[in-house]
Amino acid sequence: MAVIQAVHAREILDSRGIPTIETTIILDTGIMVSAAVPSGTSTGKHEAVELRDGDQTRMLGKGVLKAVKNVNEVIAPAIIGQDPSRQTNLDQILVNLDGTPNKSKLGSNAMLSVSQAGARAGAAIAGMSLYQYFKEKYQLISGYKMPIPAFNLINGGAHGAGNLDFQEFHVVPASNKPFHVALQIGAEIFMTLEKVLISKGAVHSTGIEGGFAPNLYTNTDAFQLFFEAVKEMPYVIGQDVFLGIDAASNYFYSGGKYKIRDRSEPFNTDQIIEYYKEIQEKYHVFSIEDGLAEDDWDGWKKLTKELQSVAVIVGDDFLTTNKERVLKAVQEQACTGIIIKPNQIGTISETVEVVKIAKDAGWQTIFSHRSGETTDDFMADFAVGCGADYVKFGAPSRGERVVKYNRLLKIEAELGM
Ligand code: 2PG
Ligand code: MG
Repeated sequence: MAVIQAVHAREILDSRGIPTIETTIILDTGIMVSAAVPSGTSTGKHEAVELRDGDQTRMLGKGVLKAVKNVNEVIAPAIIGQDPSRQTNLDQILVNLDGTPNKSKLGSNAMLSVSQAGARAGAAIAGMSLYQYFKEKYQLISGYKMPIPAFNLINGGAHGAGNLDFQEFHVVPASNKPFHVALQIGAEIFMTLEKVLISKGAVHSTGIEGGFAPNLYTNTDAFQLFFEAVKEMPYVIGQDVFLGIDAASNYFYSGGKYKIRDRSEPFNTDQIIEYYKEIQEKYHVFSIEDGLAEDDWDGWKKLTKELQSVAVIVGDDFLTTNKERVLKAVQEQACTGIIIKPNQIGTISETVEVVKIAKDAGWQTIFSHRSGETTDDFMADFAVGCGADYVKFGAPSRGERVVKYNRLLKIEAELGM
């Protein structure tokens, strides 16, 4: 057995240039591991609280020195001497120390940095790769499978400087492709899409997840661009690749209405469901994430009822990796897929509990990065070890995104798949 001898946290920068937290755990055996946590830009209101300093004289109030202090001065003394292989115990100590329903005392960022580093320490003690450790520990899968990547190639909403309302437009290779082929397809379409944008004179700057952020007339023009790009390649949409969106509809929802540039009048819930039906059929949209606002429960039930036979109805801001919300959504049949983001809830153990509930309900699980990322590749291992159906790590560009796709390549090779 090995125990935690020291814990050190520090403020680092994420891919947006905004502070986040990295924590190092040192074991009495001399093993040293670190983990850095991501941060969202378009966050759901039911997410656990990410603690920021709010001191406007420093880092525009976005510093995380309070969270760092919480790790170094409150969490560290409570976990020194503990065996990190006992992840549930470690996480329970964090939850008890925090004592709030939404992690507002210690901060979900402080807690998750320790929880993730704890998992790395556990894997190191066991002498296993991190993905292997998760498989052995949680027994969520009997055999390995590689997740299917959903590439976010066009960024809009709060993520892109362009004018699109939907936050993400995904290209998803068919499930029969090995991971390295899926990655190749994603990268090829990404490169071709740039050429198409340049040929049209459309602005082709990139958004915060590495996808292009063009100005277009309508949101559906983004699908047209995908069709144009794929037409130049030996792939067929609806056969080799499928399309998906993260509408992140909280961004364009107000006063009970959904306002997007595709129609002059805002939609009510029934109308936007009809609109999703139309685009699903026309553009082979195979998954719709946060199509409706985070508290539009009746709408979610209707959307699921009407589209679940043809598309995955995915909850992100809607569910926030929160057990109570997920249980309610299962009960009410309000979606068929879930975005898994540990930083929405604050510990690895609580995240795994949610993954189990989702899997038992027969939902699709999509393990996801955040828009503010680091070069930590934890999510790649976590996804494989927990049997994720899909991963969403952004575009196949920018270091903080490709580090995760590249880690999956390595795991695939290790597994001989
Ligand atoms: C999302 C995420 C990640 P953010 O909405 O799914 O793509 O964005 O991290 O800004 O919440
Ligand atoms: Mg989302």
